[in-house]
Amino acid sequence: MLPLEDSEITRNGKSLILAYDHGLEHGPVDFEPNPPTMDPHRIFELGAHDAVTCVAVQKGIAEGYYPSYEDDVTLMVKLNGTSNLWMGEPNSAVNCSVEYAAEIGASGLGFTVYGGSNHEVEMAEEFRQAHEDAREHDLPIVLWSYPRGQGLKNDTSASTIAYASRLGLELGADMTKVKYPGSTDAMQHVCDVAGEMGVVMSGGSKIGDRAFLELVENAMNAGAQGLAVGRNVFQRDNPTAILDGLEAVIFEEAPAEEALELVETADAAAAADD
Ligand code: FBP
Repeated sequence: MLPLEDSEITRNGKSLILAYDHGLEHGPVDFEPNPPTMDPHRIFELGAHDAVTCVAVQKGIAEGYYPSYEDDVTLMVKLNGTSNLWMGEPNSAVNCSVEYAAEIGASGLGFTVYGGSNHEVEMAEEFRQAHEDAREHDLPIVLWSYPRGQGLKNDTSASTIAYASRLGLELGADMTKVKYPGSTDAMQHVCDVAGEMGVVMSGGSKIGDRAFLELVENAMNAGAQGLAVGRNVFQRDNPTAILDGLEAVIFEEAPAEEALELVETADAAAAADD
C-alpha cells in the first residue's frame, strides 16, 4: 500500500473523487437531471473546485478533454468499466493500460472488481496486473470494490461491504471505494477491517442535500477517508454549492448542519444571479 498523505489524489490525507464514468456504466440517462453535465468540460470545470482532489474518468474522456485542465485538475483514469447494455454475470472490461493512463496525465488509477461474480477470478487477475504496473509508475490505485453476482444474496449487507473493503487491503489497493453499509457502526467496521488502507464511500443515487451531507458526515465519523461521488454532485442544479458543503464536512470536519447552510447560501446566491 502506498502512503497517500502527500499524494496528488488526497488533500491532508483525505479525498473527494469526482467520479464521471457514468456515460459508460449507466449511459447518458444519468445526465438527464442536469443536461449540461453531458459535456465533460463542465465536469472538469467542477474538478477545479477546492473540494475535489481528483476527477475519475474513462480513457476517452481523459484523452479528449484533460489536456485543457491539466494545470487545475488532478486526473484519475479508470482502467476498466462496462456498459449496462448487456446482461449476465457482472464483469468489467480493461479499457486502458497503466502505461497509457500515465502517458495521458493520470495521477491515480481506478479499477473495479465485482467480488462474488462468476468472473471474480479474471477481474482479480486483471487487477494484479494493473496493481503491479501501477507500482512501476508509482501511481496509487483505487479499488471500486462492488460485490455483486448471482451467488450473493445481499450485496449491500454490512458484512458484504466489510468483505469488500477487506478485499481491497488483501489485493493491494491503496484506497478502496465501497457503498455505504447502512449505519455509522457498520461503516466503522468496514473501515476497521481495512486496516491502514483508506476507505472512501461511494455516493450512490441522488438524494436531498441534508440527507447526503449527513450520510457523508456519518461516514467520516466512522473513519472514512472521504468520498467518491458522481450523481450526488453533477445531477444537482448547482453542483458547486454541494461541493462547498462537502468540502466543509470532509476537510474541515464541519457538522452537516453547518455545511447545509453553506449549500443554501450558495444556492441563494446562484438564484439571485439568474
Ligand atoms: P455515484 O456517486 O453516482 O454512485 O458514482 C460512483 C460510481 O462508482 C461510479 O464511478 C459508477 O459509474 C457508478 O457509481 C456505478 O454505480 P452502480 O452501482 O450502478 O454500478
